[in-house]
Amino acid sequence: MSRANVTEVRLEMGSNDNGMYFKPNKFNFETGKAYKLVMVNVDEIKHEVALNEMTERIFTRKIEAKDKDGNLVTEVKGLINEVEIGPGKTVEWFFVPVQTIENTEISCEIPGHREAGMFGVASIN
Ligand SMILES: [Cu+2]
Repeated sequence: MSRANVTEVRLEMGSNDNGMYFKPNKFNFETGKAYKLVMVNVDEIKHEVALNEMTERIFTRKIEAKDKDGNLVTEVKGLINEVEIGPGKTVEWFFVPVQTIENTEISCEIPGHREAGMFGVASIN
């Protein structure tokens, strides 16, 4: 699959005066399309992205992390539900949705974070 066919979606995670957030907090994906979910932690603490019910409705091609020079640090493959992103770091999740689902929740599962607002709603059409 060529790079040109991959749709990039940015998910920023952080804290503000209202608590914690995923930005944006709504995601719409289409089955059969290739996505690169760029998970950017702008915070000073670690966060997570858990796909929960969406996990089994996508095919994860790979997860990639690079160092500050852009060199690959790791590439992970297989069925993955949850990815932790260190403070100030970015991790990329490459996947293809394979099954539809409506308004499912993706969240940070670190204790207290979801309750502080760190979640979003995703649909696959
Ligand atoms: Cu968090």
